[in-house]
Amino acid sequence: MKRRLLLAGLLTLFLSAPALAHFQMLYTPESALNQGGEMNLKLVFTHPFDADHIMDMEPVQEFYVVHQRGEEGEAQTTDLKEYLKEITFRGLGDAAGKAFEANLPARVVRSMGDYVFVVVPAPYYEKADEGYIQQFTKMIVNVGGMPGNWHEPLGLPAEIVPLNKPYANWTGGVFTGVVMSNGDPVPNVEVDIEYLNVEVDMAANAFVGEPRIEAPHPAFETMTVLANDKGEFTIGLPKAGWWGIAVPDVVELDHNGQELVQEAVLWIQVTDLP
Ligand SMILES: [Cu+2]
Repeated sequence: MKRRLLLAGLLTLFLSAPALAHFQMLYTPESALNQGGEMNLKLVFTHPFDADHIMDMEPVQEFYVVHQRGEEGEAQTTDLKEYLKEITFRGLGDAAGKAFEANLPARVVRSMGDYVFVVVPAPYYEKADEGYIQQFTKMIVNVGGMPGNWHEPLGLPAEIVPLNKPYANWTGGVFTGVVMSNGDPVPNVEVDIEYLNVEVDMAANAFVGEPRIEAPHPAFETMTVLANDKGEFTIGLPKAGWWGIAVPDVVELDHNGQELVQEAVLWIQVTDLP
């Protein structure tokens, strides 16, 4: 792993480009909904701060939602793979890549409570790392304000479990999460954070507009904190919009004779005070 990082670091120096992290996106414009209904989701593999790279997604291995109405409710899992459609998603500049969208009928997100969406693409081969990465990505939607399973671990190999409601965060607040693997905390790991720095045009399948923030230094593009010895981390939320949190090294496996790193991603939405 150290060698992988060192190699990536050398390549970065050599190309004199900032080291941006990969983030699997599971995007919808609004995560705190007043009522259920049809939903359109975009599944895009990108660098959300720069938004000028769209990696070709591998086929989706798993895509489902776990819904729970009320703290004591029963969790219901609904497979969503049947709604996936391959699209080309365009980034800034001339970036474009293979992505997916899902048009969910109104019966999927219908009643009140939490909806924990999960996508797991097949392992992606990253030449710069000479290995595969696979991101277990969560995005959580609430309907009607009734809480549910937003804080329940799903037992994924790589998972970020929120300790704040991911869909109810004010600008200027903080967000705390726990890095887990199969339901157990993962201590002292690196946690990367990127702001989704552009608008998403849902109809055009594209990032549009000018970047909202100009980073004063490459270290501000992908920010990093370290989880503590209980796997917990806290980040500030200085701007409204979507923030991606990625843990780039939760599980290391062998895949086709090469390294496969399983990573955890969580998306949270931040809202300005009225
Ligand atoms: Cu990339």
